[in-house]
This record gives sequence, structure tokens and C-alpha cells, in this order.
Amino acid sequence: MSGPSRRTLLGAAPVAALAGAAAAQPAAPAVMVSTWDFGAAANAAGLAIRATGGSALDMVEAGGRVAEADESNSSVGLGGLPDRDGRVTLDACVMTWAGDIGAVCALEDVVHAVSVARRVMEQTPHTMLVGVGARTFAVDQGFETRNLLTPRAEAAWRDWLKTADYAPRTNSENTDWRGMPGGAADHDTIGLLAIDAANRMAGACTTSGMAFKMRGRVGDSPLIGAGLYVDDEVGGATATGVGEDVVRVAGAHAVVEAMRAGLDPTAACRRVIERLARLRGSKVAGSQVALLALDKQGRAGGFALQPGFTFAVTDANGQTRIERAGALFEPS
Ligand code: SD4
Repeated sequence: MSGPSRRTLLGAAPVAALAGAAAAQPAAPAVMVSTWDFGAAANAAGLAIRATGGSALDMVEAGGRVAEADESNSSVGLGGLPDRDGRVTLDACVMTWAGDIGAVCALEDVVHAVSVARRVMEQTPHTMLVGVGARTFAVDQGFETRNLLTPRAEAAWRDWLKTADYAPRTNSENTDWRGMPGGAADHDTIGLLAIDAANRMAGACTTSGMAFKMRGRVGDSPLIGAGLYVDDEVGGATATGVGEDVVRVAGAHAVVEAMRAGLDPTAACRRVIERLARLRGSKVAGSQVALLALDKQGRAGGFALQPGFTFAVTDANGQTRIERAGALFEPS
């Protein structure tokens, strides 16, 4: 992948430019960031909500819903690739400036997992619901059910069954994955962080998880502290990539704590990626983990194990740029 996907360039104006990891121009403070090229469309939805007085929570929920409704992306919501039993199961969470949190894991038959996670936060005494209980709750709350397995995702699953080789592919979010739906515009987990007009931050993360995972497997995305963390005094962080490795370092929380200690978002993400590499050595040599952070000053930054991680950064005027994160295993 050498630039933003064609769909991003065509479909999500105004995307200013693909900035290098060390972009020279001073950027306006960001008010919303999201993972991957796909984040541009999500940020546009979030900024529209912000302009009408919506909260940071409304912004990230709106952005997450864009990704969930887009059946051309193969790992969020509708059209997500299934587990190895052919079931699409969704994981999502939200976190607000006030430390309110909600999450769902292994949710089936409901497109907008991020909204169900929000409802868990707002309507229950709990912070997480899983599996059948999450689905029952969603139905009780009035969410519609439908089959999330699209013909393309089913075909990809049937193709995968021929080898049943479980091998997560680096940067499948942005790159062609032969035999997979989505092609050049394929995307994966979306993590979102936003600051509203009242200067409050919230975050969300939503995914169908790793393609062809074991039934019942949950990654980092719905886990507060791993896939997402927000601290309104400092900033927030979110993660994408191989969830098992994100969880090992409590990725998002570790990034926020590094920012609290004084690092800027890029350096904070880098510190946690380096920590993961020290911890796991050659075991992460072939995997992708990418971290994205936004601090309360509106500085955005990311860092990854492998090159290829991109993220969308949007300012208060709605101007979006796609940035390419630096990586630990950047070829020299
Ligand atoms: C997971 N972190 O379920 C997710 C997958 C992902 O980009 O982010 N892919 O492990």
C-alpha cells in the first residue's frame, strides 16, 4: 500500500494530502482521529455531528456507524468476515470524558455494535455484555436483527475452509487480500477519538475481529484499556491489529499513561510498540499492531510494528488528512 485507497480519495473529500510521518507543515489542532484510510469517512460523519452541537460520544458513535454500515469493508459490522464456523461476531466499546464505559463482545445479528455498547453504558448497571446476552439486550432495546454474513464474506469463508490456515495478514485493512472481499478498499477495525466543542473527549472502537477466528474469541477492541482508553485530562488512544498482542501491553492505556508522563502522541505510541517488541521479540516480527493517539491539545500521532498503518486526522473545520504512521520494522 503506497497511498490512500482509491475509495478514500474519491469518496471522502476534503482529504488534503497523504502526509509523511514527519509532516513539515504545522497542522491545525485535530478534533477527531480514526484508524486507517477508512477513518476519513467516519470523521466526516463525526464532524457533521459536532457542527450541530453533538457530544464527543455522539461523534465517535456516528463515525463507527459509518464503518459498520459499509458492507464493502470486511471487518467491521455488516459484511465482516466470519469466525471459522461462519458466524459474524462483533466487538465494540465506547468511553467518555467522564469515565463512563460500555462494551459488547461476540454480538451477532446486529449491525451497530457501537450503539449497543453505548446502550450498555447508558441503560444497564454493567459495563460489558457478551454473546447471547448482548444480542438479547440489543433486541430488547429495539435494535433490528439481520444476517450480517454477506454473500462475499460467505464466499471468502468457504474459500478459507479449503485450507483453514489461520494467518492474520498485516495491513489487510488497507491492502488487497487475495480471496478476500473488499479488495483495495478493504478495511478493518475502526478506532475513533474525538473532542467536542465543549472540549470533552470520547472514544469508540468497533470490529468483527480477526477473520476466521475461533468461535468465542475476543480480541482487544471491546476491552477498555487495550483497544481503547480515554482520559479527559490527557487524551485518548486506540489500537488495531492483532488483538492478542495489544492486550499483552494494555496498549491504549499504556499510550495514555505515556502521554501523561509527557510524551507527545507519536512518541507515546512508539514507546508502547517498542515495549511490545521487547516483550515478545521474534513472536511479533510478522504481526501488525498499530496504535493511534490524540491528546487534549489536538495533537495526533500513531506508530506501528509494521509499515503501512494509516489514520485520518480531522480539524475543527472538517479538513481531513491521511497520515502514514512510522513503524518499528520499517525497512532500512
Ligand atoms: C482484533 N484488533 O479483533 C482486532 C482486529 C483489528 O485491524 O484491529 N484489525 O484483534
